[in-house]
Amino acid sequence: MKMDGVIDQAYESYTDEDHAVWRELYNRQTALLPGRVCKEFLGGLKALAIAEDGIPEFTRLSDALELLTGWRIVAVPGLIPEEIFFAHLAARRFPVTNWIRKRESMDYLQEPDVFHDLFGHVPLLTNPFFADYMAAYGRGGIKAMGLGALDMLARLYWYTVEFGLIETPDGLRIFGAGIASSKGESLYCLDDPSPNRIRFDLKRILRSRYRIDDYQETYFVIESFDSLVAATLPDFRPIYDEVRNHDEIPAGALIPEDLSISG
Ligand code: HBI
Ligand code: FE
Repeated sequence: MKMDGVIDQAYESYTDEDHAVWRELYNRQTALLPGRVCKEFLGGLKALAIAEDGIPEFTRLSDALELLTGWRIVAVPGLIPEEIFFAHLAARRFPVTNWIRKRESMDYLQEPDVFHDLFGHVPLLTNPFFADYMAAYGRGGIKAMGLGALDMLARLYWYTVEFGLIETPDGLRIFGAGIASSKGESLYCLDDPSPNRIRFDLKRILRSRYRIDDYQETYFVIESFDSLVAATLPDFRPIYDEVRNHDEIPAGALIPEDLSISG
């Protein structure tokens, strides 16, 4: 796959205001994430020296990341076609949007910007298990396109990579990028009594609809990153066939088989 969708980061084009927005978002999240986000995330921030001073330079960051798990990041202008996105993941290239939000969109933006992609997604790519999971997701995405199963597979991404929680001896912790890059949801996902928090179950997730414009009504909880990799190793073709025979589950609904996880 040629490097489709990839652009230059255009680092010099960032304004002081762009770097100031990064600093504000970075300081806000790093003030509230310790004790809420998994230790692997904080370890990744440190290992890659993703700091508060400003938007990181992608090539330097890729050189550090590649030494750890073989991943690099590539600059893209925004959302790219699914087949191109999957091909990058399968080749251990994570597409990172090169622009940053404006002040008026501090708390919510429709499309991922560099803070969501880089601060939210990249730190966990330093964890070997999660790095393998993301590359396997890319390979799975290419297969899913051929099977007309993209809508099901997108749910797995949504409920793990974007909004996943993990169980630890000290309680539930965040690992999803959509949460880690959001002030409101970093608080809500652990503190609010209203959302469901249920044990990760692959077939259940593939049936589960999700919200894109509000906090999640259901969070899935994994036991560990290696168990997430193990659960998603099998060939999904028969799993898709079986899931197709069941009804979809609305975002906030519970089914009898669900195993609720308390904080
Ligand atoms: N493109 N740049 C970018 N980043 C994403 O996270 C992304 C994408 N294209 C498609 C997509 N995500 C989702 O549809 C995945 O489920 C494939
Ligand atoms: Fe994302």
